[in-house]
Amino acid sequence: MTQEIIKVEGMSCMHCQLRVKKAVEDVEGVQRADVNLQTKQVTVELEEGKANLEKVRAAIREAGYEPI
Ligand SMILES: [Cu+2]
Repeated sequence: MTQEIIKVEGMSCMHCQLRVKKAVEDVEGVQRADVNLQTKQVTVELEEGKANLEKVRAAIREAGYEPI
């Protein structure tokens, strides 16, 4: 398992936090996502081999937020 941290702009409340978490966790190969509103960081746990960070970033963008 690989852990990656993505910084995401645009999240302002718990609703955003849950939206991003759900969007990221729906991506294939993602086992778990933790969103920290204060640091604006999304910690993503990815399965080895299936990990595709670009898909994760695209899912965040589709949910309406901006990965940096
Ligand atoms: Cu919000």
